[in-house]
Amino acid sequence: MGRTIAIGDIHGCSKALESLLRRIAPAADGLIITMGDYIDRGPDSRGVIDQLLRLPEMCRHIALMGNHEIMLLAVLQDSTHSPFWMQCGGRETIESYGGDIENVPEDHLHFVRGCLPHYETESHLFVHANYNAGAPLEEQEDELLYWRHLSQGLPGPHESGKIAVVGHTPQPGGRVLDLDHVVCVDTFCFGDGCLTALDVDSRETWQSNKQGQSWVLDS
Ligand SMILES: [Mn+2]
Repeated sequence: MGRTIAIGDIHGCSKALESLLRRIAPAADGLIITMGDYIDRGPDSRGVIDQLLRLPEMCRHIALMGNHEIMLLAVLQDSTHSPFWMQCGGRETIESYGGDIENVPEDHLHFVRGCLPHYETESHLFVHANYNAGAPLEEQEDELLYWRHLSQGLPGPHESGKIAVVGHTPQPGGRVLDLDHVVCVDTFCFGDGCLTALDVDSRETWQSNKQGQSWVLDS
């Protein structure tokens, strides 16, 4: 069995992702689960998705859907959603594609549409934002999965007994939130934090910043 590594919200920070992946050195028997919110706010959403599209050359990759991918897909369906998306960092995404949503290449759209609402292993479950502790993953509401911050309602231990890994709620000081039954790996990369990768079994932790520096966290 290879490593199972969760990577937090990237938000257009392509240099952070590049240096983090170099630091992790993914192996062919490993699994990387990216927690959603690949785009928006940071400068290079296009470069982030380019890297994620190449990840299967190195290891298995599961890409979760975040609320920012939901917003992009909503705008493609109905442009009246655009002003809200622009307020949420969509402008930076459009700029990374040369200023026009029509420039987003088909393979990038295919990637975004294919992102998963949740994922689980023998020991862990993975969702972008939050969950109902008393319902199986297949019966979770979108508002919880994609939108609700942990500060708006901290979930209890999931009924499956599995440890929940989430992103979406930026944690201060670059520190992973670890409450035993729920672990949040969003460490605010696009802001003044960093991008985190966590081996969910060994708890080995790697981090990087948007300038492209990376390090291993002492456990
Ligand atoms: Mn989010």
